[in-house]
Amino acid sequence: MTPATVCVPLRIEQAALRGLRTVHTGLGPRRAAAAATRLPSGPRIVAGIGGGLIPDVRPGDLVVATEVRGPDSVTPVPSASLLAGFLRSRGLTVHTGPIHGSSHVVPARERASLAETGALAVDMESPWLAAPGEPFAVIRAIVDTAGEPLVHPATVANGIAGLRSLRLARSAIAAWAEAVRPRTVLLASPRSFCAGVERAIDIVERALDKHGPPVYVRRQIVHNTHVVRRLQDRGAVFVDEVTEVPQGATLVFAAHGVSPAVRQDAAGRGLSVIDATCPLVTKVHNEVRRYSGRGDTVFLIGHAEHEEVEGTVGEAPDDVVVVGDVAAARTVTARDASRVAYTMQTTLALDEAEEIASVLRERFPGLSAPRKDDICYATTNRQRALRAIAREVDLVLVVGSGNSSNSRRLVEVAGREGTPAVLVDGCADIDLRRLAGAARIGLTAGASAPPHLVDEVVAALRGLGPVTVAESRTAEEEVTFTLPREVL
Ligand code: 0CN
Ligand code: SF4
Repeated sequence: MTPATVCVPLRIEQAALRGLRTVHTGLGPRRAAAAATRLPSGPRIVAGIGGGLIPDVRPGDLVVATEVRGPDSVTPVPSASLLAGFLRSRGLTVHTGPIHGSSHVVPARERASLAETGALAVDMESPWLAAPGEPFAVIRAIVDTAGEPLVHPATVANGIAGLRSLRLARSAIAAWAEAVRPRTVLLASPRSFCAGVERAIDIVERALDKHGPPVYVRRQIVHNTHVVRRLQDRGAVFVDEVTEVPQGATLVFAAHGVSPAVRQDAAGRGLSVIDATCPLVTKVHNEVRRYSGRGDTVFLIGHAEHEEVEGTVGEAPDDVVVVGDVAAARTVTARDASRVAYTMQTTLALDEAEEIASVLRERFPGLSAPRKDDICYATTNRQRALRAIAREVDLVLVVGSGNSSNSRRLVEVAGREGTPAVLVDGCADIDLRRLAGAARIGLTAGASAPPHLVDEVVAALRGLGPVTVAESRTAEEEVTFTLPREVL
């Protein structure tokens, strides 16, 4: 693919972008159109100053176009979220939305009607520089607004603020230009939502439908910021502890489970509890109860600080010993070495957990184990699916939130196959620089990450060049769980 051209309409903008290889394309539609005929076809990014259309868009802010509207064309910019995310990570104030290309300097009265179309900013070149069918992006640093038009006492200060932001956008412009290329995206399947997560979200939604907001949820219903935000928008209120919930209110327990002490606290406050604990987590609680009930010390293989482990330990705090890694497995002790059992957190790395279990088995020959491994089907399938493609790609993107154990394990799985991997909460979280040179990208998502986020990543990558999508499926999933009667 032809290298990207950085198109800069004004000399003063070109000066602000010193250090980047830019092409001066001239002020206004006529010069932009003429320049477009001379430019190499291929990816283009337009960078310069522009005018704000809505009060929120202030001098010094950056606007990244999601689409560029011209007199007779609309050019979509699918990579806008990548560019905006990168700029925000640099501490810049960034708005994303349509940029309107005007054939003339827009007077104050016209700005209001343009704002009504949904456009955030105006410029006089972008539509004429767009190369249809080729990767395209626009960044405008705002210097004038409806309240502070070009001829205004604040013009000099605003101009300086705009040019400063433009200068700070250099690394993002360079990263975008480096990232454009044709690529293949290999989708690992299964990925994204599991049955326990779907059930937990369904429970909160149904509770909201049935009781109306607020419905309280103890901790994050699942470890995903997008899921939590969407439910918050619908009226769910997330709390850390039961004590924060008003007497008599409806409280949902999250998918990761709670200790009996938390259940007692909720009952003590007269709360209507709906339990969204995944049945596969409940299964581990039951195992712990069974083993401790017969006098065993229970080794719980897992991460002590994780909510699921916190809840499971609470089933028998005096009998459960959390074993976090192989080193701990080598030194852990029991009251009576002949009465020992182990269980696991559901979302561990398969190979690592197996290694820990084998050390325990070796050290405690009488060790009881669950009939079937506690690592759940969804964790198992997502890790196997990723392992099957990890060696075929240059980079793995795992969609999931930072506190999601199963998502983080996916990053480690790819790493152990020798492929760099990054956890991203969504498109805005992808470091554009990581995409440079990544011709083949493996894409997966943790069990708590909504599938639409994966689609959005693919769509954004398409804004950086043609993408061939292939899917590698290593298992079919047909697991579903019934809902608790309180929401039926
Ligand atoms: O990301 P999650 O909410 O939870 P962890 O992977 O952090 O345990 O995914 C759902 C899993 C459960 C329980
Ligand atoms: Fe249940 Fe496994 Fe999903 Fe966790 S990841 S909610 S244990 S199915």
